[in-house]
This record gives sequence, C-alpha cells and structure tokens, in this order.
Amino acid sequence: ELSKWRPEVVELWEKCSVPEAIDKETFQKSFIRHVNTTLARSIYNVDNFSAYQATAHAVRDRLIQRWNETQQIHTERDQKRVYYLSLEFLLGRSLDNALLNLGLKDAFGEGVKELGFKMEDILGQEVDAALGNGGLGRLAACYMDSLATLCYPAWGYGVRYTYGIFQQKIVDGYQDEFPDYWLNFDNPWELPRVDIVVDVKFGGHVNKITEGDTVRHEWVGGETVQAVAYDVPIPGYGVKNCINIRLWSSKPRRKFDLGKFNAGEYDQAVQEQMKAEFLTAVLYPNDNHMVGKELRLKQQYFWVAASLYDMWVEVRRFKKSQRDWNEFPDQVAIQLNDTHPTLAIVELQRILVDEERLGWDEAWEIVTNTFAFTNHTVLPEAMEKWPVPTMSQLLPRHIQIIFDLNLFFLQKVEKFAPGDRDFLARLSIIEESTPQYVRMAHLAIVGSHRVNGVAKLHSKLIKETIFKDFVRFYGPDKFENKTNGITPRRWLHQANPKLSELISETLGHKDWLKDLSLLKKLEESVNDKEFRRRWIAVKHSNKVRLADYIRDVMDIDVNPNALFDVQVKRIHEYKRQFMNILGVIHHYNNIKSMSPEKMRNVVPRVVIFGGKAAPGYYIAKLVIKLINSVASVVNKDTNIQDLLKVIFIPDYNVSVAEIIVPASDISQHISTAGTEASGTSNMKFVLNGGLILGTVDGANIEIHEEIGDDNIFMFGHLAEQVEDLRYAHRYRDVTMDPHLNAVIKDIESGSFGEARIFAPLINTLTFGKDYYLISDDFGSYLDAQKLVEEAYKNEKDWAKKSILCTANMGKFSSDRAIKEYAESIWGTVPVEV
Ligand code: BZD
Repeated sequence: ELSKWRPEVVELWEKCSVPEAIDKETFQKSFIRHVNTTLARSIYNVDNFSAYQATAHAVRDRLIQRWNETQQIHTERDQKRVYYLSLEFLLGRSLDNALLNLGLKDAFGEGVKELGFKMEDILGQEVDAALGNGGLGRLAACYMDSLATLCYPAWGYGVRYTYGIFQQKIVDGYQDEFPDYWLNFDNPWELPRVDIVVDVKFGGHVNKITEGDTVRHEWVGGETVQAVAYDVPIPGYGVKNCINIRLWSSKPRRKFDLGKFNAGEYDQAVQEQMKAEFLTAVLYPNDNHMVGKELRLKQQYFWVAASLYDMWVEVRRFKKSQRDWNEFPDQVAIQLNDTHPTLAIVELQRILVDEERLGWDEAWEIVTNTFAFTNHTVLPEAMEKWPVPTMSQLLPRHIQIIFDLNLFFLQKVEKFAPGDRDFLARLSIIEESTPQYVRMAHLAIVGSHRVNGVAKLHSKLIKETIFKDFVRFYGPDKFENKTNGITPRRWLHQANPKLSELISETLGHKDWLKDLSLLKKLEESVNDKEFRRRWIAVKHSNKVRLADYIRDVMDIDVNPNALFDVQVKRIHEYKRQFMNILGVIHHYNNIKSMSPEKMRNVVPRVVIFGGKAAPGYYIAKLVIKLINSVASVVNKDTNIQDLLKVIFIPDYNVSVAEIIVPASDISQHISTAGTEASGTSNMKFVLNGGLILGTVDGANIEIHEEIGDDNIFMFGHLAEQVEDLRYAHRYRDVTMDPHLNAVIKDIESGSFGEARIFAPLINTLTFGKDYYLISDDFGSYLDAQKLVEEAYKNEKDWAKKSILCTANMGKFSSDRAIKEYAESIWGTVPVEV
C-alpha cells in the first residue's frame, strides 16, 4: 500500500499531471483531445456547441486541479471553516467567468480562433445554471466568488434542481412558463460524487428509551431517500484558490420494489424510485412569497440533513484528535441564507443530543454559537411558517425538539417579563392558531448567535418592526447590518470588458478588481475631455450590443442614441413595475399632445422591462400583459416619431442581465419605501456608469450616500411615512393623483386593448387600497423623470455623473461584505493556496 508514496512514484505522478501554466498550444492539444475522446467527434463534426464543450472540459481540468489543491491545503491547515447554506445559487454561465478568473481568456481566445472558432460564439452556447429566483440566489453566487477570491476556507451547500427557474415566453402579451431542463446536455461544471451518498429519513416515529435516570430518544421507521453529492468548483480571481458548492440530488435507496416487480406490478415497482427523484426535481419559483407545499419542506430537510452529515464527516476528523465538542463552533461557522435552512438548527441539536448523547444545554450552547442568520425581507407574506401537523408527520423527532426549545426559551422570556402573556405569545416559536404553526424566523433567531439584515435601512427596520420584541429580549447586539455587495469580476470585468479595459488603462493597474475602493481615483479624470469621450463611446457600444440583442430576439429596432431607461427584476407589486408603465402612458400621451416644435425638445427614450412573475401571481402577470399591450400601441405609433419605444425583454436571467446592465443610462429601483430589503441590481447598474432613478429604500440610500446628490435621482415618500399613508387610505378621503387618474381613465377607455382585462389591476389602486402607494408617489415620480430628461440633454454633465457613479461604488463589492461577515460573525481567516 505504501508503494505509491515512494518519492519516484510521486515524482512520476507530478510529471504526468495536467500542467498548471497553460498556453495557447497546450490548450489546443487539450481541446482536440476532448473533441476526440470526451465527445467522440472529429474535425469534421465539431460545431459551436461541441467547441464549447471541449473548451469547457479543458478549463474544467484546470479547475479540478485547483479544487483539489485548495481542499488539501484547507484540510491541512485546519482553520475555522464557513458553510454557506443557501437553497438557491443563481450562478448563470461559468465558462467566461472561469477563463477570466484563471487568467486564460486571451490564450484560449487565440487558441480557438486558430482552430476556426469565435470565442463569442462558443460562450453563447452555454445554458445558464439558473438555480435561483432572484436577488437572494444571485447574492449567494456573488458571495461564493468573493469567498474564493479572498481565500476563505468556505463551502456552499445547496440543491441540484433538475429544473431551475422556469423559462419565460411571451405569448399574446402574456407570460407563459416552460420547464428549464438545463441538464439536457452534459454539465461540465459539476463533478458527480457517486461515492458521497447520505441517507435522509422522513416520517417514522420516536421511541422514548429510559436508561436509569436518563431518557433518550430514538427516531425509527419511515422512508429513506438518498442524497448524492455534485460538486461545483468556484475559482477565485487571480488566486489559485478554488472553493466548492456541494449540491445534493435525490435518488431512491432501492432501485425498485422487487416484490412488486416479481408480482407483475411493474408500474408500481418503480413508483418509490420516481417519488424519491421528484424531491429535488424543481426549484419553487416564488420569490418573497411563502408557499406552504409539503414537498418544499421535504426539500429543505433533505438538504440540511445531508449537508450537516457531510460537515459531520469533517467534525469526526477533529474528534479523533480528542478535541472537545465545545470547540465545534471554533471549527465551523454556518450561515443561514434566509429561513430556508432553519431546520439545520434543530438537526444539529438532534444529532448532539440523540446521537452524541450530549446534555441538552451543552448541545444548545454549541448550536447557537455555530449558526448565524441573514434575513432578506420584511414582507409579512414572505415569512416562512409550517403547520405543526405537517412537520410532525415528516419529522416527528424534530417537532418534539422544537417544542422543547420553545418551552425553555419561553421560560426565559417569562423570567424577563413576568406575566406579560402578549409578549410571550409574540415571541413564541409556535404560533397558537388552529392548526399551530412553526415560525421559522423565530426559530432562526433563537438558534443563532447573530442576525443580520442586508442594508442599513432594512437592518434598522427589522429591529423596529418584525423582530422588535427579540431586540428587547436579547438586547441590540445580536442584530447587525451587513450591506449586500456584488462581485466586480462578473458585473464589470466580464459583463463590460470595454469599460474594464478603459478603467485599467486609466488607473494603470488591474488591482481595482480586488480592491474596488481604488476606483475612487477615476474622479481625477472626470474633467479630462478625451477620457469622457472614451467613456461615452464605451456606453454607446454597450447600447449597440443591447440593441442588437433586442433585434435578434424580438425583431424590434431601437435607436442606441436614445436614453435607455431600464427596469429589470422579478415582477412584484412592491417593486412597482406598474407605476413605471403608468408613467410611460403619461409620457406617451404627453408627447402625442405636443406640437412638432415642442416634440423637438423631447429626449428619445427606450423603456426596457424584463423579469419573471411567479406562475401563480395573477396581478404580477397582468402587469406583464399591460406592459406588452402598451408596447404594441406605442411602438407602432408613427406620430410620435420614434421618441418612445417600450420593450419587454423575455426570459430575463443572469446572462441577459450581463448584456442589459452595461447598456443602461438610467435604471429604476422604485419600490415603496421600506419594502425592498436591499436590491443588488441597483449596485450593478451604478458600477457600470448607469444612473439611478429610485426611492429612498434599501441600498439606494447607501448608494446615494456614496455617490452624492448630483448623481442620483431620488423621489417619493419615506419609509417612516408609509404606515400613516396606508392608514390614511383606509380611513380618510384621499383623492388620486390627477395625472394618475388621467392615465387610469385612458386604460379604461380601451386605448391599450380591452379594458376589462386590466380591471383587476386597476382595482389594486382604487380608493382604500393602493397598498404600495403608487398614487402617493406618482407626482414626485413624474417630476423626477423630468429631471432625468433635462439632465440627459447635457451630454458632458451626464458623462461626468456617469464616471462619478462608477468611481464611488467601492463599498458595494461583495469582497467588502464577505470581509465584514468573516470578521464580525464567522471569525474565519483566509488560507491562500
Ligand atoms: O434578496 C431579495 C430581496 O428582495 C432583495 O431586496 C435583496 O437585495 C436580495 C438579497 O439580499 N430576496 C429574494 O430574492 N428572495 C427570494 O428570492 C426568495 C426566494 C424564495 C423564498 C423567499 C424569498
């Protein structure tokens, strides 16, 4: 057995490994080898897709090497690790990102060119890994990029959905959904680990076993599903570190029921198999809305149970060296991305108490020191809660533990506020309704040592509203702010190569990609005419690229010299795409009423929308229909001389965002104040020199603080005013904004197709409702739009604003955010390979 460790064997081994430094020729050899062997093709039948696969496999070879080295060194050093538990990782495409992070883009680009391919065409072949809904999933992906780049010993854990977020098509103006079967062709970005399999149990019952004066519990019976690991390597930028996201896929424990099979019931024999595989089949497509489907709860437990078991393997390693269990939190930090993985808290307590036989309090101390919880929303309809009966059925031992935890917790609360029944009821992990519910956010707070919001305002609001009672009980120190961030590698360097190049040339280095605060120095060039000219030229070419894309997918021509006004994000009432399209109608009617001379003063505008509505969200889907109905009227109206175009780009996703973001002049982030926890696309647009039209909400506020009054258009009521306004709507005689009223009348008169279609949408605004305060903000919204238009007329000043935007975005790098988490929550330090 020792023979393979002999020095000469090790030497031979190293000699035969894939070479680390890879130039054009080595790449070409590797490419052709993959075409011939991995793909079983030849020069005569390599199309762009095969070329993509061969390139991807050549890159993958290098990634695996780095992955192995990183894991080895992280194991050797044995520093504290962080595990990021997220039910969503919205990674998008990997090839371009890997090439750039590994510094191979140029060599590979040259290499494929000589072999008869265009790198651009090859990159375009990749399908997005769309295992997420929106901001929360994309944040997890940006954080993984930063964790790798900053060399933290970190892993992500998630679910390998067979179907990611649905594909959106627009049919007759309506959204239609199609399954996203992204694994149709092989996925070179995952490493199947058929040997890493974890049994996960559901159902069954609990035996109470008394041994002398101790009682223990044994969870027995039930069904078992297996979790198989698939590893997704995440390379850091400009470092050798390559970290891992482990995604779990479900499969049946037995292939099929032989008894049934032999009895001739062939169809039933495979039922168990199909049911088990179904567990991880599909990502639930709702963002910021709780849907209480049992299968979703099963997904959550399946994933956290497999992940904890897997971490456990690591933990056993340190147990062997006689370390005390109390040291567990010194070895491991687990971050909960929203409440979706909250069952991990209960699962760890179960393992420590039932399997490792630790005392309850000792176990709980370990648990609470291990976990930290990030909240991403204050919307009441998004708060996760699960019926106690459902949970009892699926997880009989866990529900007992939850009730015990709650009992001990409430005993402490009772001591803190004796006799205050309401306080007790408000804090309780169990909602005392019929049936009872488990409040996952409460469980997450009680089981974590830190709780954080994702932007300054949001973190303040959770302390003052949904978690107010917890702040009173625990004191304020348990609650922190960690303002979100985005990775400048994907969102500037990769998505906007021309701007990246101009910046690097101007600053004389590329260090800004690892320290975004260095962009500040661009301010010095703001008065340099030639620099401004080039800056504008880059923006223009990005607009041409987007115009080309729009022509390709929609067959509509837009003018790249027009103002590009963009709102792309999930469609949700609180995000107020409805207000945007109502503003567009107002603007359209305004132009129509103008004399030809007046028209000459109007800035031509292309209003661009994109985003998916949850399939069951009727009102959001109607908003899409309204946008498309307005578009079809406006876009063919020759009387307005191309001064306005309305575009709804279908199937918005990460790779479409990479085309849209660099091309925007102004982007809209116009949620009702207090509703958008942070927003992260706002950061992407501003980093790319796009200005913001936004409300005083989420991260808009901090972006404003960084870039200054002159470079952002803010409007609307403040979060503090929202409650009173809603109250006023209900009880006072509030009249609708007159401009809004006129627009509504116009829709009702049938100007944009049959009026009755839109009646349910308009009903959300009429007196006594308008929950998101569109009427209250409409006037200031139109005023702000006028300011945008005036400012855009001054090209020189606009260019200055654009430059100052980019220059002052240093704070919003996900590197800054990850360092803050590492320092104040996880206590982890980098380990560079
Ligand atoms: O999280 C979003 C918030 O709405 C944004 O304001 C914030 O910037 C990002 C990142 O912090 N929340 C989501 O994207 N939420 C979901 O997608 C989601 C998915 C499933 C269930 C509940 C919410």
